[in-house]
Amino acid sequence: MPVNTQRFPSLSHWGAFTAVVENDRLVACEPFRYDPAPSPILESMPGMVHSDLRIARPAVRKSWLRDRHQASGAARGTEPFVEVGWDVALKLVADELARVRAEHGATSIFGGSYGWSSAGRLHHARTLTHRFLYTGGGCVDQAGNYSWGAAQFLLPHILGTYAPVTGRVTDWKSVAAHTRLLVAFGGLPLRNTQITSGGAGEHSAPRWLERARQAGLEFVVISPTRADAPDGMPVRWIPIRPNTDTAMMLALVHTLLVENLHDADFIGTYCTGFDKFADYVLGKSDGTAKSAAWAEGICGVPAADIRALARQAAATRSLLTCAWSLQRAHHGEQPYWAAIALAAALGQIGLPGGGFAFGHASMNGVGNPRPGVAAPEMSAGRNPTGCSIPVARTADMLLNPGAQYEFNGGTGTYPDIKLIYWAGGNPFHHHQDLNRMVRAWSRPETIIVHESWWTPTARRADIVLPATTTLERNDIGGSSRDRYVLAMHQALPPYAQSRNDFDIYRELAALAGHETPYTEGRDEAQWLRHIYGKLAQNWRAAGMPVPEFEEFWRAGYLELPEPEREYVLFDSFRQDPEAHPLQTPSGKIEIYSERIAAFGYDDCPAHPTWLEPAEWLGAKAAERYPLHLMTPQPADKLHSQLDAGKTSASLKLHGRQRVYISPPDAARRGIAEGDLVKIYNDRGACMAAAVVDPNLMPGVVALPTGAWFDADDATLERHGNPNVLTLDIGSSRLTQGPSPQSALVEICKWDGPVPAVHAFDAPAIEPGFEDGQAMSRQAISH
Ligand SMILES: Nc1nc2c(c(=O)[nH]1)N[C@H]1C(S)=C(S)[C@@H](COP(=O)(O)OP(=O)(O)OC[C@H]3O[C@@H](n4cnc5c(=O)[nH]c(N)nc54)[C@H](O)[C@@H]3O)O[C@H]1N2
Ligand SMILES: Nc1nc2c(c(=O)[nH]1)N[C@H]1C(S)=C(S)[C@@H](COP(=O)(O)OP(=O)(O)OC[C@H]3O[C@@H](n4cnc5c(=O)[nH]c(N)nc54)[C@H](O)[C@@H]3O)O[C@H]1N2
Ligand SMILES: [Mo]
Repeated sequence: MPVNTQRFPSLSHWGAFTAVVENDRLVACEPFRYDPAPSPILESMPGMVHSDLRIARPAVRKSWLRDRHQASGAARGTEPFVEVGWDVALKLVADELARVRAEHGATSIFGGSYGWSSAGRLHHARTLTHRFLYTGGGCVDQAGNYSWGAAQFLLPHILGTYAPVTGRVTDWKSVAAHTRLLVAFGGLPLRNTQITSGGAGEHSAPRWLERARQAGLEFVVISPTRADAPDGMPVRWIPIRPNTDTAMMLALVHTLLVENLHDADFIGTYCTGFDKFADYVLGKSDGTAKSAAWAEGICGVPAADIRALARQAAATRSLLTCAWSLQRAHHGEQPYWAAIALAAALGQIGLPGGGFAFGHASMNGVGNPRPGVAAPEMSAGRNPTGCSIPVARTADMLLNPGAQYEFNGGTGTYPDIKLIYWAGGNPFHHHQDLNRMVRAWSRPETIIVHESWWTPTARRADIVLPATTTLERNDIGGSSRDRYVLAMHQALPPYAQSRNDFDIYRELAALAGHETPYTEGRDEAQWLRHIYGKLAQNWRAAGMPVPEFEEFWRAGYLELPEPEREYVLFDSFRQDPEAHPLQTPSGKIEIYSERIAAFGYDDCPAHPTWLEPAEWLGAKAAERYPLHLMTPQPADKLHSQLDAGKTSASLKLHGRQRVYISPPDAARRGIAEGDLVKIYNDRGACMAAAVVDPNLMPGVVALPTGAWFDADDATLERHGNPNVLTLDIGSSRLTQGPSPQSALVEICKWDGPVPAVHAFDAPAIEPGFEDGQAMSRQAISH
């Protein structure tokens, strides 16, 4: 057969690329020509797009198909699936949704569907799930996200906005030009800058870090691992016990206060309540001075180093940046609030290259200089129920219908969920305490999932509908943190019988009589023009020239110029606090919050406070489980996406996730490089392959996320998924953010027979039937 090579522009969260297709097979993903630092994650795509793990046809869990009223939810994930034709599958879903709506109401349907889905904005599965369920009468949704859930609900009280944690921080241009000392709590791991939500046209972070280095800026990395220093950069590493940054920050403030290095003018003009906080720091309110010596006992950083850092930061233009991981922990509000208070004491907020920031290397594009114009957007519409739960309280909700919970000053009641609809997320990746999640997941009557691959979540559904991947449809992608918008051309025919999420929902909406509200009368081509039209309108209003859609589509991309002006967080507030007050009750930075005080939460008091996390190295539980488990983002993939791919496989050992352990901790347990180990605590156990890592401080282990959950029961996960070990509690009653970074574990060498990994085995699928056959009528007639 003659080879017919075609090339198509496309985009993923891990980068823009050209899809090279030969005879309907993706053979390569060539990085976008303007990307200076493409990600090797791209190399996983050809294998994954054509993998045997793709879901070929609609499939229904066997006992659910036979009699859904008798089917045990606990058997999810253990039974074979039966393939059915699309007409049967769509009718099953439409009828079941209609039944549950009629019998139990819209608030019995859980459609939060948290997850990253695609970079393409039109076919973004989560957005489409919302559109479909909202236009059909509504559902229970999820508020906030796993990435920065604690910050999202804390920062509005303190700063009047949570924009700084979304990436709107003092930009790299300002940092390179003005910052002299960059103190990075949680470090600046370039690993995480492979990713931009909505797609990276340009991986800009490495270039900006290099610019900053050339400018002579000094980097201080405060982290439990030296590996959080950017590769090849000269940095000063200060090891710190996990979850204790707040204590160190309080001690930095203490040093500034007692040595009279704080900026009293800044505090007086721009802050409220600093005096009450200072009373706490100096020990006037509780009898304990938060001195450097006090902090050393908690965070392990020598007192002299804390004092020296405080003096150095006060003497020069300094920027404090905190990785998002710091707030993904029990009491994760505190390090963020304390960082703001510390920056206030230093008095450089609103000055070029000074103050505080978040996430400078948590994701590519944070601090990337870019004009403040819109990115392509698809609207989800409005949920008519108005009902949502804090994003990470999913298992709590499923296990405790009718129970009350506190959140951001209010009290909510968990709804009684009968049906879960999920598309574009992997809760058996993202949720904590997965053995608890398994129990929670057994409760609803029906679970419907759209997926492209047989992920752990797809395998635990009752009805699975096969979704196309981005390469099998036309789309438009881009991020508000990136200077490029990409045309995403359909490069491949849909795999087997897979369909676009958009079309699946359109057909379901037609069956239920809300097709027009769902589609607004537009098909794929019309939606792309519509999304582009709104973008063009926004850019033109800001004075940017924008070509017509056809020209954009032919060229494959749009580029925004790099702005001349530096972006400095809160510069106008600094210049004129009367004219540009913050949107807080006082109009100022709230170091003490009357509003939070009024909520009366002991787990989030009215000013930054050192609160012991439920699990940390200073906890009683550390006697039994003496290692703090960190679960960083994986270098070789995005979350669980492409875990079965080439790049991810190259970082596995014995087919399992690697766990990093310090040399003394390994030696004490007789663990050698490459050994299989068991990591365990009271919540569960998983296997992993040990890497003895001199970068890690003793007492800390790191197991990156992303290994597909592989367990038959709660006793052992075989593949290295850390979420069987993590803690499923809210960070506090204020924000209810997730707390995956607060977990203690023990490790031992694996001895005994080695179980095989089954994560990448597709489930058993029984011969199905096509539309119109006897069994299908029987199935539908229930
Ligand atoms: N222990 C621990 N756990 C964590 C974290 C941590 O730090 N530690 N981090 C948390 C964070 S920050 C996040 S953001 C979450 C991420 O959690 P998720 O976003 O749930 O993780 P992904 O693996 O990206 O899941 C996306 C799923 O969507 C599917 N998908 C992709 N495109 C499409 C499509 O077009 N249609 C359909 N139907 N499906 C599609 C993919 O195959 C994949 O299964 O994890 C959280 N979990
Ligand atoms: N390659 C890749 N990149 C990604 C992702 C991915 O899946 N893969 N996911 C993306 C997503 S959705 C998000 S939200 C971001 C998350 O971005 P982050 O939250 O910044 O990422 P993490 O890797 O969880 O944490 C960064 C570092 O914080 C350190 N750390 C952990 N706990 C503590 C602590 O208590 N104190 C201090 N000082 N340091 C600590 C760890 O050593 C870790 O390497 O990453 C994004 N980037
Ligand atoms: Mo995230």
